[in-house]
Amino acid sequence: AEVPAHALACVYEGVGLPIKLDDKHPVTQPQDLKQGEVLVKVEYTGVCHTDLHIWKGDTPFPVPMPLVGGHEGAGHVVAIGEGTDTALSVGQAVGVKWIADTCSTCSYCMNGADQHCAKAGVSGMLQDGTFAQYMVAAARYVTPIPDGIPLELAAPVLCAGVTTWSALKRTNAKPGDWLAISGAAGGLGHLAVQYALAIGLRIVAIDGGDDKRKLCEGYGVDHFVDFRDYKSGAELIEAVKAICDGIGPHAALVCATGGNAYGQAIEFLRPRGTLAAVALAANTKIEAEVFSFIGKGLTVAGSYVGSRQDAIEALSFVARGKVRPNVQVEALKDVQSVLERMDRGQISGRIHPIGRF
Ligand code: 8ID
Ligand code: ZN
Repeated sequence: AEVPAHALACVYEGVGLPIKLDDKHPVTQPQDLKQGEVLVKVEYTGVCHTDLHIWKGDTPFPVPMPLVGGHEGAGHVVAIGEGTDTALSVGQAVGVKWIADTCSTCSYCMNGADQHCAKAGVSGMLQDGTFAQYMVAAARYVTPIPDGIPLELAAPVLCAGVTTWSALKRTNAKPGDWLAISGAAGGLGHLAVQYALAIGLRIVAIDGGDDKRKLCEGYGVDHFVDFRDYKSGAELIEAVKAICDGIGPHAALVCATGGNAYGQAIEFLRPRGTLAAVALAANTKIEAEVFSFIGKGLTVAGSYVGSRQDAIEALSFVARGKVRPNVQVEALKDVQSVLERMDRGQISGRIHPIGRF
């Protein structure tokens, strides 16, 4: 395949600054790849709310910029670094995740929690990511995409899918259990809804507005709770409890970036319930009053993306037609507009800018 010397990349030049559309971004040439690296031609990249957090400077640490953002890519291998020991072949469809590489030998890597490896590379935050037509990735860390999954449907799985599938497992919810999902119609939430339905959970989907309601009800959630319909958090908490046998759901997945979704989940969970914390937000604390937290025997599990195995499993649901990301394809050059609309909460499901001029 022809590899151009330059191609389009969307570059954060600083927190909150206009995103630069650099159509002269240098492309690493095949002969310049190191052993263990592949060159990926990104066809689609999801835009995750984490990209927005990074662009807005919500992170509690500075992110080095300039930086090519994005961490949900799907494309093709166009070149493999000389001497790389890999089963990948040129032309193969692969995904790029948030976790870009790890040491592969620490206890986390060996125990199926490689996302916690202290040496993990992070696409679109600690190294250049998927908002580019071409990118370099670690051969051992790209995720092969099964045949038959359109790449625009695979892309969102590489972060939103793997994260929610992994978080669902962290809740220990069993078939028939009630699960409350806040932010249920967002990029993550709408996949969480589908994974949860696929494993037989009963769902209370919490989000705001008629578009969000329509999306969730279309998947067959048991209840949709519009947080805008409640005058207070206390009323919403009572409503969720009432739906779930009067005592609240067994588990809660918080994918909502706003409001007091964490505080509400801790209140509406039933005794012995588990909160899987997924949403990131600036200056946010998860707080619980200690007597009731202990009295209810609650568990709070931080859930950070997922392992390589989680990614393979998450894609498999899509390959089998059990989960279908709701995507809207846009041009990659419009990534800033996508981020701005996401900031206003106007996006149902996932929007995929296409990496093309
Ligand atoms: O590894 C992780 N833990 C991880 C991985 C990927 C993403 C965490 N995240 C984080 C993102 O950084 C972000 O903070 O998960 C969060 C959700 O990402 P997203 O799904 O990409 O965001 P979105 O598409 O904007 O969806 C957010 C939804 O929340 C709703 C909105 O209406 C939207 O549908 N929402 C809000 I804002 N406030 C709400 C509230 N109070 C609410 N829904 C219910 N109650
Ligand atoms: Zn993400």
